[in-house]
Amino acid sequence: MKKLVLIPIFLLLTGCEITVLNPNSETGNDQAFLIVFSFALMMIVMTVVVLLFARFVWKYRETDKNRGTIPDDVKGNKKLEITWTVLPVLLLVVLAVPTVAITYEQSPDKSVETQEKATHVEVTAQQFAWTFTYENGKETINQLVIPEGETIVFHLKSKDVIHSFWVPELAGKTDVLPNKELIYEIKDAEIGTYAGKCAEFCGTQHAKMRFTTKVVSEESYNQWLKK
Ligand SMILES: [Cu+2]
Repeated sequence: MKKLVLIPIFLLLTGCEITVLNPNSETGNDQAFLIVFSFALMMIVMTVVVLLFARFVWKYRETDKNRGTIPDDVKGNKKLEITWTVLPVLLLVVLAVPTVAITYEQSPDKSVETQEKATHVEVTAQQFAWTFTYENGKETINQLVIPEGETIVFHLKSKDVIHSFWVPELAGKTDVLPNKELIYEIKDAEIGTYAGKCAEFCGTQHAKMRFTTKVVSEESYNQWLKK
């Protein structure tokens, strides 16, 4: 019995830090909000369903009084049926509004003005490394450097198979496809060093497709770019 107490302690001591829920960019924060929001809605539904279930199991259990009696045969209940149709629809609407809004906000803004203001980085994935090409032609391998507080537009391309570009502390993952360039934006990243990886099994040495992401001040970014 005493050993059972250890189980929750082990869970706590594993110290899993869920970076996805504690991101360091505007893009990541919006995505984390969606995760928490939909999880909270789900928990509300779960709680109500479990409580009702427990209540009915208790209320209609077999007792000495009702043993052997057969309940009335009930046909339909308009009130109930309307309730359990309307409620889920309302919940879906509540879920859809922020989801659609944030999805649209995060889709790349193609207007010339914002494109000019943004920092563009070409990301080329191949088995088993990442090449980052900056606006002045500078190239780095497995090390990404971007300025803080800006919109970074990633132009994602693959030379061979499908890879997936992921910096968990900054934003969600995006596929990197051969023969088709995908655009992904990360807004307002905070200064720091973050781990990045390929999140799509792409071959025997897939695990080697890691890179570091350094978010630096605009000044040091421009200096670094000239070097
Ligand atoms: Cu890969």
